[in-house]
Amino acid sequence: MFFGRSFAAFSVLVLGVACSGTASDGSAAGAAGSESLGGSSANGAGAGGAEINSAGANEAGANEGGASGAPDTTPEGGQAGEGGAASAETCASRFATSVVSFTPGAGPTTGQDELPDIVLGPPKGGGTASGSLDVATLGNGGVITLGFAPSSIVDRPGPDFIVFENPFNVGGDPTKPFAELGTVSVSEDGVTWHDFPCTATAYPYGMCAGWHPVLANADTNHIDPTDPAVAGGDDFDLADIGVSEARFVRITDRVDQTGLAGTFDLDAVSIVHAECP
Ligand SMILES: [Ca+2]
Ligand SMILES: [Ca+2]
Repeated sequence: MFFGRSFAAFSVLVLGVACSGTASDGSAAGAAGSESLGGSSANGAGAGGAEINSAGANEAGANEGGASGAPDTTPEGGQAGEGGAASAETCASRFATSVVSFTPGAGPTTGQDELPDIVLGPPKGGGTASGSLDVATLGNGGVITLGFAPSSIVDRPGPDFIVFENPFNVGGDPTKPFAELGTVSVSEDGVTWHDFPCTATAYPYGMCAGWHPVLANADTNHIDPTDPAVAGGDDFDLADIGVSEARFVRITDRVDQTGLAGTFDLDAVSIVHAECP
């Protein structure tokens, strides 16, 4: 939990300086910049992407086709041919639709009075230089469980869902995210849970959630929040923990991480690979 606007503004200033620096100085910021550009250049496709959620599979196909410029999405095309991904694109919802349970931890309570709505639907990211305020703080050690009915998250090649917190890059440096870590777990039946191990205490934070800035913002841009190539956020691949399908996602604030960057702030969770009943 950290909502200091002034600190965020400071980051913007530093990023601005880095951008106008030498070529080598600018490389890190340049990388961040090109990510943003990637996001905005995908806006055209992203606009289609936003519509996919309620509209046609054709647009969704076009959108994934756009992403399949990246080598690792080629297998998805094959998968689509098998019909698995094709059915996914008919899913009406690609975001959390309910808060199944919430047990707040100690400390800040910002946004908790706006549950469940504030964590349902698409993310409202603040970009690389500032953290979104459209979040609910879990509190230290807090636990939240989200449902996605009627959609399920299914394992297909690559990341299958994305968790959006509100990190930003301190000084415009992607290796220095203002990270607030949470452990992500998934379940198919709501009873048996499988954790993505989150134990790192220094960058990079591995399979933790809460350390990649969120670029997609349903209010201010058309970046597709279900496309891990452009959306920002922390993406997760069910295959990494040997799970084929999940209907629930649980996020547990890392109780060992306390203080200023100590509590996980949840913005949203999106499904990359969805399947409907
Ligand atoms: Ca914590
Ligand atoms: Ca996968």
